[in-house]
Amino acid sequence: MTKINLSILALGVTLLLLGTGAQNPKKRPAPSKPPKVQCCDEVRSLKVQVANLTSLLEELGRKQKTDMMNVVRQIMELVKQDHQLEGRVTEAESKYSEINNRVEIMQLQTLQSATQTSSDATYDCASLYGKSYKISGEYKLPKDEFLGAPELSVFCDMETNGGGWTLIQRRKIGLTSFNRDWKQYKNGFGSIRGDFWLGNDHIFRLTRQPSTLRIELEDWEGQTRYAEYGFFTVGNELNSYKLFIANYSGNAGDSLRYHNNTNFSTMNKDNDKCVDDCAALRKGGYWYNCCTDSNLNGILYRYGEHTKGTDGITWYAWHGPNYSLKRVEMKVRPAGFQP
Ligand SMILES: [Ca+2]
Repeated sequence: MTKINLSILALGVTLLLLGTGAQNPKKRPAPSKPPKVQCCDEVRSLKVQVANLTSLLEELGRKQKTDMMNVVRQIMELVKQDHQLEGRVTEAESKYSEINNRVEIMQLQTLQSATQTSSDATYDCASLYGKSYKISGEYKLPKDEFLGAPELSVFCDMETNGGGWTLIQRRKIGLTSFNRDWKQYKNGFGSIRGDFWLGNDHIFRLTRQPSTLRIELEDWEGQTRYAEYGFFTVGNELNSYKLFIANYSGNAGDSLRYHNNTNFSTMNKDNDKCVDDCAALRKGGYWYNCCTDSNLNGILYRYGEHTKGTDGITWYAWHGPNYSLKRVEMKVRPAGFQP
């Protein structure tokens, strides 16, 4: 063989080899190409499914998270409400306890003021009436430094016109003389169940509060009349127990008006508005003017004798200057008294 022949042969072989070599790699993927596409589609589908599931899970997770958050929020809200309720309960409890405290303080204060003004409760017959003592009779008013009130026996009329009356004078028996001196009229005399004068100091003290005076009269024929003064007070001893009255009502006539604004006089103290000595003339202690239109502390003349003098127990507006009445009661109570 020649060198050219050999070269042609080698080229031929090379070409052949090249030809087969190029054909083989092309032929290998051809049969595996269809399964590879199928696999990828499945994978893709799976991937999509996975993605979907993931997104679903994520969504669920989010939802769960949101739900969880909501639950937590609700729990927190409940806790908050519970706290608020608890707060309200505490607040209510503290308010209740505060109110309770105040009530206790008020009760204590009431008790203290009741103790402090205990004599206010027993200051006179009206206060006794207020404490449900509603039977007429003798009562003892206790001493009270706070009100400057001494212990005092009084007679209470708990029936007439609503009751609550403290008697300051009574005439009915006639054995007790009323022709007495200043000091005796000042402190009082007689028997609380019989004839007596309560005492100008006591009358002054009783009428320091706005008071009403009621005068009840009885004649020897058994008739009764009364005179009431809606306003009644007397001055203190320095002012000679000066009389102040107003607002008359009644059926006996107004025979005390003439004595209004006059000082008290007794046998040993002529404070009247007359050159005469009215107390000596009328035989009693009274708010003499010049001298009388009434003389309730005069002499109690018995039946038969009762028209013979001008120094008897008189009430001019009813029986004139020469008729001595059989029975008299003078009584006071606070002006605002409500039975
Ligand atoms: Ca005189």
